[in-house]
Amino acid sequence: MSNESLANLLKEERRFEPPADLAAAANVTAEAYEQAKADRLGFWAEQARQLTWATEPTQTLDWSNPPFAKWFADGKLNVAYNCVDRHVEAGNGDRVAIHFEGEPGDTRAITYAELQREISKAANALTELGVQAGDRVAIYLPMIPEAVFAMLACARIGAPHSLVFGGFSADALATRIEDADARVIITSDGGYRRGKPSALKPAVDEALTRPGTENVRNVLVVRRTGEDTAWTDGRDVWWHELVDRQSDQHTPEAFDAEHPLFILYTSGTTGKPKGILHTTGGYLTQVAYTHRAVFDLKPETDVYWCTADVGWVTGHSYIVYGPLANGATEVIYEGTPDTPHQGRWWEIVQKYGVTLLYTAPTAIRACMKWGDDIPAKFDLSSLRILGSVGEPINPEAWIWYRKHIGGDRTPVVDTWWQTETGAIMISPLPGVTATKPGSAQIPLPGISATVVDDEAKEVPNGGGGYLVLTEPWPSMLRTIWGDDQRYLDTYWSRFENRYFAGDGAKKDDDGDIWLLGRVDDVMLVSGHNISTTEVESALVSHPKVAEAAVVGATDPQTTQAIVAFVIVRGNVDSEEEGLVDELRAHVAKHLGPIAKPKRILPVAELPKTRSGKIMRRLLRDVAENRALGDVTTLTDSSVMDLIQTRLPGAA
Ligand code: 6R9
Repeated sequence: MSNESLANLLKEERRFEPPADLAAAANVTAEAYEQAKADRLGFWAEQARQLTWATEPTQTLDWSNPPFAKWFADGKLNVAYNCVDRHVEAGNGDRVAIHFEGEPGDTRAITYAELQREISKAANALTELGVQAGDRVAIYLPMIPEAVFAMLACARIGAPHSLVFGGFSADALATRIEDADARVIITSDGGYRRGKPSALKPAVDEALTRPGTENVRNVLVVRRTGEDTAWTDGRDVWWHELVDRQSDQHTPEAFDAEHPLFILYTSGTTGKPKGILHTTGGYLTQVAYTHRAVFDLKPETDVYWCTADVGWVTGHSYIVYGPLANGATEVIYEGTPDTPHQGRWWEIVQKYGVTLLYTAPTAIRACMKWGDDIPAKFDLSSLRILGSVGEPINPEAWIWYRKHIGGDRTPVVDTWWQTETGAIMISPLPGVTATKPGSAQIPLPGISATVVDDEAKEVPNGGGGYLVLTEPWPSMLRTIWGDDQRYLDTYWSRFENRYFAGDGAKKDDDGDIWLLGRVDDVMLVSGHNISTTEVESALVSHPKVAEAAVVGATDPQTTQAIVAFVIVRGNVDSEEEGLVDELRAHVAKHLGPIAKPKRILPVAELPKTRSGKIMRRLLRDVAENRALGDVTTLTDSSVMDLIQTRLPGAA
């Protein structure tokens, strides 16, 4: 990737200053950058002291065996105690921790005192099943409160959990059970999605017939839908039978700061999924700090809602560990945003008075497609900060989010991070940063990131290349479960002493960072590197387009040719005469003729993972008329059939 190639194709001049009242009362001010710069480790040691330790750490970072980090290694603490008990002890037991909203409309408000009882019972139940500190527990649940209880119960007894998305197949589940050598699985009969019960337990039953899963002793099953469920006596146990009869008292044990907290699998583009390992003290320090800083959380008055699934890292760090460590009141919603109507999310914001909202660009673009009139029907005036995560957010989607959801008042914080980083790394601070639509901007206080070229040289402002992290951070992954070599090869071999994130990025003239998508997705067109993100953003900036996915397809003349799949806005006819030419001309005008897509195909849906990321790999298969690769992590595999029928020459 040459410097010039990724240099500012898109010019973005719009700026939004933080609201004065927010800036005046912000949890974190500009001083934090200075403080962290003067003494980075001292800064993190101070953040660690915000937690309650059974044994206070005297060490901060041990980097004597890089890149295997130890943070706060001589400290001891219990994560569940920090997320729950200490708030009850501080007199906040009556504060609601979780407002649960089921898809069918059932609700449950769970206070911190109740949460303490629920996780104590669940911890006692796991102990009765023979789970000991260090044993792995797989969790395969829908978005119901028991998912949070299960995670915190595991943390409480020191049993690392491994969550698997409810949407993943039996095969994907079996691979993950085997790799982590899980002993117990926590699941449910099912959950509600798109207005009907959707079964989960059959996938567990099937996974447990696969070789490599023999060490699973028990399956603990939450009853959610009440549908008939096959049962294996002696192995399967109902949650309501085992957990409900336990004592609601449980004394948490303190674990070493480097005790494993969880494994979470990310599917690489090739090979078997990587089990990303996170540990205890550093992880909790950084998720709590970043949640307080980036969302400016005021636990007494804010109502926070992260729409992610708990099976994604965003759910781990910003539904469970960060917000609860900070004593937040939060919303958890079980279902899809358009059930029973396309205003469901905005109805929830209005109902609970949500003040802080954290969601993904894919959801924002879906709402753009459905139309501005839908959020306009609800009172969204409680909102004060909006967050985005998961993909680069196109400037037009950013502007739409701020305007139609945030009433043109609220800061939008675009937060860059990964499963591997554990917590937010690059993001504006809502009370400090003048925001720029489409840019994650600057590393948070205590974080060191930059953009380098092929030779590992830092690029000047205006240049582009690869995003790297240049100093260890508290919530960094410790390794890939069972495979230290793969950890070294994947993240630490591309550049010496720098963590390679795998994302393309550029620095603008102010030195702010713009993320350009995965390096694997960059296209090579007639000798120029062009980022899929920038072409997609140019398409989304056209008023008729809600969403776009761009891939490079092998081309005899130009090495790769740009092929774009677009979803038009709700009020536009995708068959409209001249639409494709209009869009091609629009891209050429914004980015230059070199970036003009060779083909543009209007489609109804795009293939996405459950966390909302577009699977460009599959679109590349389509564009190159190849058989489709692995589709097991797709939300809905029928999408690919729909897309293939749109192609000229397709059957
Ligand atoms: C948290 C999460 C990580 C990859 C990451 C990057 C993309 C996430 C982003 C973003 C641009 C942002 N990504 N946030 N790209 N701007 N604000 O998504 O973790 O599922 O592991 O994905 O997601 O490509 O490398 P994970």
